[in-house]
Order: sequence, then C-alpha cells, then structure tokens
Amino acid sequence: AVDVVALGESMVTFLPTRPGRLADVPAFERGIGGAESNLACALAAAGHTVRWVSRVGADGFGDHLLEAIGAYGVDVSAVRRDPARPTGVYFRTAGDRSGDAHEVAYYRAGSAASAMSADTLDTDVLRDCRILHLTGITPALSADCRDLVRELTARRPGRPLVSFDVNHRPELWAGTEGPRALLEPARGADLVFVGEDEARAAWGLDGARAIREALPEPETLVVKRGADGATAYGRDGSEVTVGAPAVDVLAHVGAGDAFAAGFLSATLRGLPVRERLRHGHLMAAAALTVPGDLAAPPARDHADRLAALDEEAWG
Ligand code: KDG
Repeated sequence: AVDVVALGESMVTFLPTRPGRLADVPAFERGIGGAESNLACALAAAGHTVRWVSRVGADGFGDHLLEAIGAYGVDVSAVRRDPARPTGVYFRTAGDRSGDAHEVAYYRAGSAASAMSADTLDTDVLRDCRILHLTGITPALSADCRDLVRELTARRPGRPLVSFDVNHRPELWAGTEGPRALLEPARGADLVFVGEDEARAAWGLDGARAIREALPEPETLVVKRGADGATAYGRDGSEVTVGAPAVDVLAHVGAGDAFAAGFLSATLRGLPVRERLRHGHLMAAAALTVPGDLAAPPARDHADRLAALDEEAWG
C-alpha cells in the first residue's frame, strides 16, 4: 500500500509570459496543473509514497503529464490512456498580487479524465493506501465523475482515510446542478479542506460556524482564510487556529493544494494538529511565491524547524 492515492484530472497549463488580460497575452509557457497531481507531486517531493490515478489522452500532452508527474517520484502506473479523448489543457493570466483575480480558460470538456468512472479505472488501486485524496473539481467534470466520487466517499468499513478538498471552481459548474453537489462528498469524507470564501460562493454558508454546522460528519474540518490563517475543527469539539506566515505572493493558484499536501504529510507522520496546520501553511507559502501551479516543498528538516518555532514567531 502507498501513503496517498490522489485521483483527479491533470492538465497541461499555459502560463502567461507577461501580465494582462487573456485577450492581450501574446505567448504562454508550458507547465503542469491539476489540483490532485499538484498535491501528489508535493507529497512525493516531501518523501511520501504517492500514486496518482487518472486518465489522459493518447497524445503528446498526455505523454508530457506522465513524464513530468512521474519525474516528481509519483507512481503513474495506474493512469489510463484514452485513444478517443484528448488530454485537457488550460490557459490562465497572472492575476494581481493582492487578490486572485486571474482569468482561466479551460479546454477540458470531453477530456479523457472526464470519462473517469468505476468502469474505466482500476478501483482496487484507489483503496490500497493510507489516505485517499479527492477534490471538488472531479464531480464538476461529468456525471460519471460525480458518481465515482459519490461511491468513493460513501462510508464503508475498512476504507482508507478519505480527504476531500472542496476546491470550488465556478467556471466548471456553469449550466449544471451546481456546487451544492459538493456537500454530499464533503459529508462522506474524514478530513475536509474548505476556504471560507468558497463555502460562501458554493453553498451560501457564512463563516466557520455555519460551515461546521453544515458539515458535522468529518473527523476534521479545516477552514482556510487565506492570509488570515486556518482553523482545524475536530469532531471532539477541539478547535486549533494557526496564522499564515506573511509572504510576497506571486500567484495564488496551487496554494490550496500545497496546504493540503503539508497537512497530509504531517498527518502521515502522526504530528499534532497544530503542526499539521503549520506544515500546511509552509507548503502553501512555497507555492504562493512561484508563478506556476506547483512549487518544490521546503526540505523536511527545514520545515520541521520552522514548524517548531514558538507561538510568537507564528503570530
Ligand atoms: O488548485 C490548482 C488547480 O486549480 C490548477 O492546477 C488547475 O486543477 C486545476 C483546475 O481544475 O483548476
């Protein structure tokens, strides 16, 4: 069994070579993206055994994703190739440094990954792990993907710890039943990550209390408030808040995946919840300070030293 299995669509990403509106950017640089493979790469780089499960096209972009994600040390052997459907791609702008006002253009409708289902994937490999990580992007891809996530988040004895990052992407829900569909898989998970802003946008829930009331089932609920820090609520009534270190933000995309990777890494190492939140913030800080979706995580001994600093240093 591996430490973590992450299931989800990855895309070749096209990052702007200069700031500005999508309409005005003349050239883009190739990168890789995909919330779940971002997390898988960060965890593998931090020394964990990780498998990414997905589908890609039998095309050059699919080759590139397998090579690039594999190069991080992620096991990609369970990724299926689809000769009939393409690998998804997406373009984005740089956004501004204060907020996350970037434009996104997805070309992923009908992609190989949107055809993920219990029939098109080897579902045994999804359960052979300590933690199964899913996000709210997958249910937005297709009805098959929605069913798959529903099945994987259904509570059954002997399942791995199920981690679910709500990852609300409004662009993906246009013209569908909408992101309320994300409440069900969140309720089925053991560990949930959600931004206060996305809970408001997706579910109309205002503030951490309302979110906890709507999601009483998960053993741990992590509510993120960007630069203002994050709080982990335990089902036992515990509540731990850790402020985020101040960093010079270059791009917000990928920071949530890195946060979840840091939290999961510390969870796998059996560290207390305060340490889990700190490792989440440290990995997020690394992602916030690079232009792409993915950053090399801080070295483990360095992260441990930072996470061990006293309350005053963390604020
Ligand atoms: O969290 C970062 C992801 O949003 C990005 O890498 C691309 O997976 C992606 C998506 O669906 O937006």
